[in-house]
Amino acid sequence: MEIQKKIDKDKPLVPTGELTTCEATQKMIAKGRLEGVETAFDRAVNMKACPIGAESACCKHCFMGPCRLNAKDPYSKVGVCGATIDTIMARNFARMIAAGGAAHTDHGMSMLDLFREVVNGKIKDYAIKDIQKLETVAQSIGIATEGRSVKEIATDLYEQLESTYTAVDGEIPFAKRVPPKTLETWRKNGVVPRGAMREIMEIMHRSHMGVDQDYTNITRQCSRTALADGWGGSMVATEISDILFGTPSPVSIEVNMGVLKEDQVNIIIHGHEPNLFESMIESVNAPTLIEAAKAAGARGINLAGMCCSGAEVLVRHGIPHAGNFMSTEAILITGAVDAMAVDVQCIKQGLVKVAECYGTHLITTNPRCRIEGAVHVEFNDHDPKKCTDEIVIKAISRFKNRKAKVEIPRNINVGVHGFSHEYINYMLGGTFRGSYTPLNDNIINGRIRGVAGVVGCTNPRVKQDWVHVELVKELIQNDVLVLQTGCAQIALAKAGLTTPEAAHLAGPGLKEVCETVGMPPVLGIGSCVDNSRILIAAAEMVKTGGLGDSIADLPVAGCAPEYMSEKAICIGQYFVASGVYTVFGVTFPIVEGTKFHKHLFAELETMGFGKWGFAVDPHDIARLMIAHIDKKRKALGLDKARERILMDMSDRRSIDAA
Ligand code: NFS
Ligand code: SF4
Repeated sequence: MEIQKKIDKDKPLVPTGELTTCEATQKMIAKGRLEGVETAFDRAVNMKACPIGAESACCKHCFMGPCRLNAKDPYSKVGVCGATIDTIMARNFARMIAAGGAAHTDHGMSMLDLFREVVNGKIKDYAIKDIQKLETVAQSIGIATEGRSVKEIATDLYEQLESTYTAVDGEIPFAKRVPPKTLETWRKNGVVPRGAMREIMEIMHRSHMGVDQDYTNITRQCSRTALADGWGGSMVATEISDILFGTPSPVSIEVNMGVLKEDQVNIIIHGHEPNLFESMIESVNAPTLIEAAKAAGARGINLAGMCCSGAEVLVRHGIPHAGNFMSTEAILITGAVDAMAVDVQCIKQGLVKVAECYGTHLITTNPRCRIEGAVHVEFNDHDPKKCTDEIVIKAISRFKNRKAKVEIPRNINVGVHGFSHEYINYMLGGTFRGSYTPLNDNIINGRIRGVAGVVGCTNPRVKQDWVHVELVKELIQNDVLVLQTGCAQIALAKAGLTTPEAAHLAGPGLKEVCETVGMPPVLGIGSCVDNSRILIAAAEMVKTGGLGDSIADLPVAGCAPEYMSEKAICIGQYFVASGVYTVFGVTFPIVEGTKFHKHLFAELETMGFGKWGFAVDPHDIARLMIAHIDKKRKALGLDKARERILMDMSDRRSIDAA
């Protein structure tokens, strides 16, 4: 086998323990190596990251170039057209945001297309599941609900939300949810988004050769485009998915590769859009298909998710999650996966080869994403089960003819996930009247020092899961409540930190709150588009009062410590533009010490936004985030409250010791 030779020729392989802390993934990398199967972990070692690209010091926006500048001495050269390092980096950054934002907003638009067809009765396989959510979302943007039918409200909602994409002028509908002072900052700086299509088009235009060549002006359009994702496309994706498929509430779930079952037909759904998965849930429960599986000798059909697809359904249905981004190739090495169906985003082309080695069906389903060498079974919202039934049938036939040696790591962990912002409201506020008051009160009295969003991918350039887990441990030890989305939360679930029992790892204040409420110190709230839930939670905290007038006043911080995707850059920028200090790990695509760097990492904050931060080591990241939270507490006059709590604790300890 061709890959076999390549691996054998290599110098000593990096020990699996240095690549990932996920035991199951370690085992599968090792098994793969023995069997001559390569994964992104080994490719990352062999593919040295390009140092010029890593710092965004090159431009290929026209063919007088491509031009390479000197990252070590960034102002020593300019491009053929005269573009400076700041222009080049800002334009590259802008295009990352355009791509990342396009991914989320296009996903949101698919959800909206589905919603429209459900509302007008053309699609019958899906329905509006959460009428209460429909009403609250409608009310939040000024649509009357009183005495009106579901269809009337939904039709109005569709029409308004469509402008999230198409509005050529004005402000997107969910701008109405932004705290007034934050909105004022946006208006003052000209960054309130119009429709995402317009913003993305404009950012592509402005980053073309010879257009916008002022990094501060480019940054403005970066913010505007990113906000069209966070408060636009992503928020639409979340809200419409909740309306159609149900708003999450906490559910105990199993994670890790041990969720695969040797004696069952195993199907994995990997990607992002929940409609495919929702239909698959129906298909695997169809009596005829279960019969067919049994006739093939299986005990049943076992369905699990990966990446954000998995995160969408684990919070709504409690479907097991088999692993995050860096485990998608590794899981195929178990030999136990009969079919992996994918839709869009984060799907490594490398999966094709690994699937081929183990006879797994790798099936693409979305017209936007075909992969050479994968089978394509197109998914259509108008007849969803045609596709998902066929995938099940393919999986059953592979089960029947399994040739690969099956070896499933026994690792299974349990977590409680599904903390939508509605549920946080309810959980903390009690049965009668949900509210964020108890959360704010606990922040004000210092039991909770602040709130952190720890989100994003895993990346083979750093040890998988390790940065996430170390960072989150340190945050909760310091009484910082952690909210999580996407692949990040799976890292923590595998480490056992998303259970209420993990409260003992938290600092005394956070521990007390968690124990009183019965919640974990780390709250898994959904997929990456569900970062919009964090924005809404932040807006609610401002509205509830006592923590300042804008999101920028809150003692909160965000982080994507192992990110790899352009979507993450876009998320980072919309958090920054919303007022949040946001720290990224791994690498940052900018030359340090340049004007553009200073703009993102310092100046934006003085303009009323948040700002970017960067560190690779989890403890350094934690220090940055906690220092920022403390700075905000101090500005709010809350540092005193916290000192009192700490004194109480040391008092208590000295009493204990006596
Ligand atoms: Ni987010 Fe989801 Fe995971 Fe990263 Fe990819 S799955 S949208 S981009 S890798 S967290
Ligand atoms: Fe070079 Fe300017 Fe063309 Fe970029 S736009 S490739 S810097 S000449």
